[in-house]
Amino acid sequence: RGFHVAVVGATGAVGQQMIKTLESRDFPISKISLLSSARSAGKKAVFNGQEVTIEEAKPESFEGVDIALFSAGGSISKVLAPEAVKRGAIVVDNTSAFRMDQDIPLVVPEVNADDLKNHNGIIANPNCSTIQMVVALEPLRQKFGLKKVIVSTYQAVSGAGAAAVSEMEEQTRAILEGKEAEAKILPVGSLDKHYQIAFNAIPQIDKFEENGFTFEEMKMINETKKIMHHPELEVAATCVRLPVGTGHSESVYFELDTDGVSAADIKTLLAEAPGVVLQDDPSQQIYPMPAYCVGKNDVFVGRIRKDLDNEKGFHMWVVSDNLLKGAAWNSVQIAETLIELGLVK
Ligand code: 11C
Repeated sequence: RGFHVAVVGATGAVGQQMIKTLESRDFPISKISLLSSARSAGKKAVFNGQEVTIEEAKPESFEGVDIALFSAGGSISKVLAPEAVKRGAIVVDNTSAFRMDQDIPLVVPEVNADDLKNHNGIIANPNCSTIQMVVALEPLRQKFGLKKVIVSTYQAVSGAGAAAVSEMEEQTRAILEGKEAEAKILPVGSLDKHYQIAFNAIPQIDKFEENGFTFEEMKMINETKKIMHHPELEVAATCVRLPVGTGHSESVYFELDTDGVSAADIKTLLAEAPGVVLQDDPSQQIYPMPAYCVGKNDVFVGRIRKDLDNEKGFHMWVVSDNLLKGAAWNSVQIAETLIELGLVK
């Protein structure tokens, strides 16, 4: 059986990857609707070799849609996701609009696929930097128990959208030609102050909260506890933007509940873990790097080592394509899992 699938935000960095992922997975599709803001409506895209005209997303666009993948910003999801559900669609929403709502599952299929069974029409796709971290941490939590996580991220510019990537490229060219680098987007487009990202590192992703953490950091903290069903987990995050196009990297320090675990035990477990590829051999300089993860669906883990002071503490380096496992692939994987579980009408 084929499904009528809608992609909302079809012209964005993630929307484009959603379309490619649906094609590469040979997703069972009877009809595709590519939807966007009024600004991009009328543009053409190609899906499975056929030209498709992008239409403006409106409530009526969801008539007859079985599965709607949203990635067009939280305000669009807030308005249109309930309209899609009203018309019988299941929504997989890749924005922060509903993630922390109690009755909305926040799902990474390798971690909490069972939460899909409690959906009320909308399933939230977590933030990209959260997803890759929980894929690597969940097998450790299950086997050894997890007490504490401290993560520092090295995040790619495509997380802020395609326009931010163009800006980084223009700044790089300008600087190499000895010209002034213009900054209009990062760290946060809607704020007045902007910094160059080319040849730089910006320790701010999204706005600041009163507590001194950024929204991106709070997403990692709150979403991790929800996805892992572990509200007592101690989590702290520092999120940093680097001049990398695609592929988020994370230095993750974690403390287990169990004594006597070795780095070799962690490597053995992660080598077999779903969605994880272990790349860890210092003698051969083998470790994950974003440039080599682009275009892949997996989460790559390396540099696993025991802390020198804390018997239950470990360090690891986690890298993944933020547009794929961090967004488009995780959303399509949720849709595939919904079908497998018989949850799509
Ligand atoms: C970034 N993580 O790298 C953000 C992008 O809540 O889905 C994804 C924002 C989100 O800037």
